[in-house]
Amino acid sequence: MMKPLLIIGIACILSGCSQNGLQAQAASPEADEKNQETQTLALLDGDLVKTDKHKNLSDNLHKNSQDYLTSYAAKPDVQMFITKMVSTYQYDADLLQAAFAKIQARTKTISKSDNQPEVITPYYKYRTRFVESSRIREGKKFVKKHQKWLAKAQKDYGVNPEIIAALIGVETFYGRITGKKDVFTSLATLSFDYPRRAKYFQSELEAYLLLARENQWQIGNTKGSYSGALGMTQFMPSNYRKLAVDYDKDGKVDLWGSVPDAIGSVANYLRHHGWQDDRGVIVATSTNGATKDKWQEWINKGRKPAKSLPEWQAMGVGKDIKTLSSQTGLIGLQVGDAKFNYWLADENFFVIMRYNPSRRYSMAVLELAKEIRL
Ligand SMILES: [Ca+2]
Repeated sequence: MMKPLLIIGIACILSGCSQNGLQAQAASPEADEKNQETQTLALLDGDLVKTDKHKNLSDNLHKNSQDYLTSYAAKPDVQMFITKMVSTYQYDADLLQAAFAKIQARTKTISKSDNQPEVITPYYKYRTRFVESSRIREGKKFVKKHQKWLAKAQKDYGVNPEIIAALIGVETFYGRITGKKDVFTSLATLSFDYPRRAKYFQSELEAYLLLARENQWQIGNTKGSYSGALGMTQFMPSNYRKLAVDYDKDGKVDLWGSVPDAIGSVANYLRHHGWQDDRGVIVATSTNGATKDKWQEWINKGRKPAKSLPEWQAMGVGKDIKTLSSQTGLIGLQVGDAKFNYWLADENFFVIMRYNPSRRYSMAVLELAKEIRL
């Protein structure tokens, strides 16, 4: 039977999370070096006024101390990165030297990146974290409470309210759990001690530093996930810079403290990646086991809709579906010990995967959205 899994709805919940990264933080571990500490604090606070003392800051970093030698500032590839930030963006060299001298690799960041639940957990287990009673209940409250902004986002961006709410719900439990890790250390660790994705994370580290400068955040005091994602929406820094919006028009983009900004930003992100408001349906589909050799290779293949309904039906997929105007991709997920279900998913399913490249993730968002729709 054709079963529309998802459609439309409205509104939101949230709880406040204060903006991070603004207060001063002790700079140098050398308590006896009062002057140096004061200078470093001033720099890390965004005080870029050059004085003679500031000019020599990086020379005063105790480069032979154990703290310095085990810090990121002592690594040649970090020094190359700093040079690039200075030459490309005229970033303050002393500020970066001091910031990297304060941090070391966080090994847990790497082990977590290698064991992401959406990659290693079968769907029927994965979904229980997100499609469960408390997240559904709070999701309905969120949708109701923030109905006005969700309706506005639907009008402006064409994204259904319950989709926006479900994404924020899956990412941060509607803004309650935005991460407590210092993202500067996380991103530095992934940039310089995680070769598999070093290039990607170096570009995110670069974006984070630019974001910090643009917003007068103190480097090292911005909290987020172990992979450097920020705020209620868990945007990576590059997306924060490119796609986050000041939806409540208070003059700043605040993905920690402003639910409207989070709502507008999620909607803008999805629209940017091709969300289409006249779609949003995936259908559970029947499959012909006898023809499995024909369609098996198309299960979870690629990140785009692949075929039209008649093409699927010619292979033995979706024989009971009457019409389906758009192209779809064939999704197969484990729904029990040895049981798989199959779906034909349209473009919007894959747009959600631009948020997190996991079919389990996208399906969980869609299932939660269906449950919290008003
Ligand atoms: Ca705002």
